Amino acid sequence: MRSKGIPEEDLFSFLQSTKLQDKNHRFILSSMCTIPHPVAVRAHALFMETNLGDPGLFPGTASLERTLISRIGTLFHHPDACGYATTGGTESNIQALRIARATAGIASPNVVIPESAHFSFKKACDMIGVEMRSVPLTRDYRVDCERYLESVDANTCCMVGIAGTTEYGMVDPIRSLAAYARKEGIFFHVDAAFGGMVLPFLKGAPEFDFSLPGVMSIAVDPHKMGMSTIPAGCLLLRNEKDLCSLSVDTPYLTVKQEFTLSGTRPGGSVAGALAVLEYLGYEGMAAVVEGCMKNTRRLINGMESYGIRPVVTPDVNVATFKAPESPVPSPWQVSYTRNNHLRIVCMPHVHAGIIEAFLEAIGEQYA
Ligand code: 0PR
Repeated sequence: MRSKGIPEEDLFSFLQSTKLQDKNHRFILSSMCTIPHPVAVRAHALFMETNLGDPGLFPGTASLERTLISRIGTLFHHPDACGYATTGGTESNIQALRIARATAGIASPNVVIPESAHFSFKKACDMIGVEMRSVPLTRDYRVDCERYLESVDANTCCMVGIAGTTEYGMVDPIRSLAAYARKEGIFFHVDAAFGGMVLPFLKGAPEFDFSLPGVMSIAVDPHKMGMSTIPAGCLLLRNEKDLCSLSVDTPYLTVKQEFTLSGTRPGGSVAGALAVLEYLGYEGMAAVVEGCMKNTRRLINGMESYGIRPVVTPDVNVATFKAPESPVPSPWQVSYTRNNHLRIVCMPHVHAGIIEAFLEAIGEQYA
């Protein structure tokens, strides 16, 4: 490093000019994250130095984490759900699989996941040394229930369903999978990292949460549709004893045991996540989600008018299209699925005006 520091103004002009290399959110249509809500930013700043890894030092911040879990538990039809704030979907999924393995006590366990599962499950299975069985999807991009159940056997420690798939925005047949898992006594985890902050606010949305008795844990990310600052994920458990199966002793801390994966944990983004839910309330969140769904439908209709066909009708605000031959004009940032379908996530920052500007650019390119 430098032997002598540089003046603060020089430092910040360097940081600001470097930030200009980042893509402008106006053109980012590929991300499941968004510009954080102003109240999240304000709350995060207020709790910048707090560390939930030693909650006895920050009992106020720790109480915000409990409130966050309780608010989301209630939203997911289980006010007594327990859980904690993770760094995001990856950590939540890793922890859910660790719990499933620990509580099943199977010598060579396997985990059954849909082919559409996020790559964090591959990381999780690799880390904890369990076999990963991946089940193909039906033509509507939901997991094939029949083939799923064929993959489950006496060594299955965990079944996984996705509520809002990363690539196509679909919800798996969670009710059927949960019922089977319950009957067989298998731990069932729902990855609602994206859909968990969308589906509860939509009328007639498919069921995915603790209202289904087989669902044992749910991953949901406030740093996606919850508009909080990064990193903010949550892992919720139906039963506290399952979470406690991960407890390790932490003799010199203010609490004597912890079940989290990270040690030092940010309080700032937890305050940010709760701030958004408190500030907007159910109605405010529903308005944001409805707006995103409306924009998704408008995008699909607009693209169709140029002959660009959607792949599926998504359950959440992720739109996919049979990709045109030539690339989407710059500076628009879109993504492509593993099947080379054009994918656009209609996050809150992708407002109606942006959709229209994008459609105009697409019209000039392809019409
Ligand atoms: N589960 C699902 C269903 C997800 O979609 C994601 C991430 C995860 C788990 C993992 O969450 P974390 O990344 O928080 O650990 N989905 C996005 C993706 O991989 C994340 C993302 C966000 C990627 C913004 C790019 C980006 O610009 O596509």
